[in-house]
Amino acid sequence: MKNILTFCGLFMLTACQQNTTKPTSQGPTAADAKAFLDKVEQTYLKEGEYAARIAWVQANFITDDTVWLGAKSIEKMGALSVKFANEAKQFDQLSLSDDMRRRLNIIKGGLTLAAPDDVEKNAELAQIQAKLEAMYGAGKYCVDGACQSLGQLSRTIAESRDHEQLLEAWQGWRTVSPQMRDQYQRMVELANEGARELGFADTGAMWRAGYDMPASEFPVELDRLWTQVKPLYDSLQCHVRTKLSEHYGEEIMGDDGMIPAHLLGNMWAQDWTAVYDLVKPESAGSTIDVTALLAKHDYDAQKMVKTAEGFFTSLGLDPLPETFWQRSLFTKPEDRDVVCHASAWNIDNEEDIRIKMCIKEDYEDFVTIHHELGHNFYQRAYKDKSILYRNGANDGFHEAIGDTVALSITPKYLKDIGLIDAIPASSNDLGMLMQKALEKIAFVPFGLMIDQWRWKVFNGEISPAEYNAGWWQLRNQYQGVKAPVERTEADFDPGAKYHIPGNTPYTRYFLAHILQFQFHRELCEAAGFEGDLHRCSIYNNQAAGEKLIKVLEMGAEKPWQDAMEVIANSRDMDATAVLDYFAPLKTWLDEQNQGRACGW
Ligand code: X8Z
Ligand code: ZN
Repeated sequence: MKNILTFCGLFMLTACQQNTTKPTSQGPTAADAKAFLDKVEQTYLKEGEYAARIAWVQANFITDDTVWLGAKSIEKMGALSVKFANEAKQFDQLSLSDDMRRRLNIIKGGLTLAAPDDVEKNAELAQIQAKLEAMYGAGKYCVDGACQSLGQLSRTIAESRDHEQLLEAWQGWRTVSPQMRDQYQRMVELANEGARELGFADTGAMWRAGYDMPASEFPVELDRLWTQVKPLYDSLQCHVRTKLSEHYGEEIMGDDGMIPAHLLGNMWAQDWTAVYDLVKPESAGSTIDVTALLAKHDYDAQKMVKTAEGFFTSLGLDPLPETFWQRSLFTKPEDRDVVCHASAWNIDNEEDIRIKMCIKEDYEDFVTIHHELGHNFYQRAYKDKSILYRNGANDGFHEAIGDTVALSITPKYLKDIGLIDAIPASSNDLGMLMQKALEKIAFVPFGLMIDQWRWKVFNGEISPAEYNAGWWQLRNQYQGVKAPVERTEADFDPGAKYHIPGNTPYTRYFLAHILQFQFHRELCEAAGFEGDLHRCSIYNNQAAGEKLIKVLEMGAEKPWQDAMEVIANSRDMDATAVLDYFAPLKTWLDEQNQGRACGW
């Protein structure tokens, strides 16, 4: 997700720090605080649009010149946001309204990377940021002058069943990242210096402070949610490992209970949908092949986006503006390097919303389009709030909205939009649930481990000499996934995942994978749906739409717990909806796993 807040470096909310001490006679007054907030808001509105336009051009045309321009722009915004964060401290002792205090806290703690208060170091940090993102975006695997893009290599990983081919694609993509390592290390040093100047222990501590709860309690909360889902993940991992072992053989699989990362159908082993044919329940009937249906009905990228827009408008949201269609990027240009990783943008923080994607005409990207439009509709819904509140209730909410909508891409919905003629009988449900689990449950520990790595990198528990070993230790521990060949510190495998060079915090996706099921359950209830959750679609339902829109319009004005209450009549994140949704699959997996040696 990209919006101008990204470029202001302001995505996160700090924990509530209420302070009611009275000002001294010479100290700043509430009127001063108000004037300061006005100034910051006006500046962010103006400068944010400038920065967003530069970032858009940089991501759409990767050249030395746009990287240079991008770095200059990050440098300017970095200096500005740190200056404002420091200035905001002068109001710490003042008794202020909750609203003013919240906005000041966002100014002080909502940065992703804080620049040190030193002109040269700020410039250096900005250059590294711009460069790392460009290195990833332009990355290719070349042999004798013949180069393959990430898209091409990913296709091999998804479609090939040949171990050698898979291994080459997997290793090939990881040739783009070793050259990022030194700059990444320097970036960590500089960003930590900046975070410390703002009063945080390190950059990870700053990230953890953005969830309307004491920062020290946030990891405990994550652990609680992971503990809820882990038994389901473990059952899935065991079954998938067994089936892949039958296909590839014990020699390739090994005997440690883990799955080699190149066999799971996805470059990062974060979504296992592509190996469905190898692991599917034999009893399940054939599942609906959305990719084939899109082709059969002549869907191109434009039509896929139009269809997704139609889902959102069916809930009561206004159609996307004309400029969305004129200015978005839907297909990969042949003649230049672009950052293909899908993103949603809000250029002017009003109506100029766009997506940037290299759309493949398949089911995976059909879902991703819904994901991205979820960001855009959220951005537009909160556009009348203070610029400081033009954000998600928390970053997991922002990532969850489009996914929640995409959970309603059910057989009934596909019939409603004319892609199928009849709704298949429930005898196919186990297959449907397996497909969805390979997409969503496989992701959960991956979504968690990325920032476990980054937090340890930021606090020094993982030193630069252990970057890669630390990465694989966490991949092993959380996912039960292992490197297919020996990796060393000459590699930098974290850099081969967009969000590491792109510096996008990742816990948001872990949260989103829990929240989307919770939201789905609640919206289905609001829609009056009765039956199995995986059969529920909120398409065309006004009651569900109203509830959703209410949350979107709140933006970040209130703690996320308030938004949760609107949608779920509860103030807690909760993974029981995940378990409800997959209950029949869990029973089936546990039967299959009887007598198998599970675990790693
Ligand atoms: O990065 C994304 C979105 C953009 S916010 C396409 N996602 C994560 C990823 O690709 O790793 C969505 C799911 C997880
Ligand atoms: Zn997103």
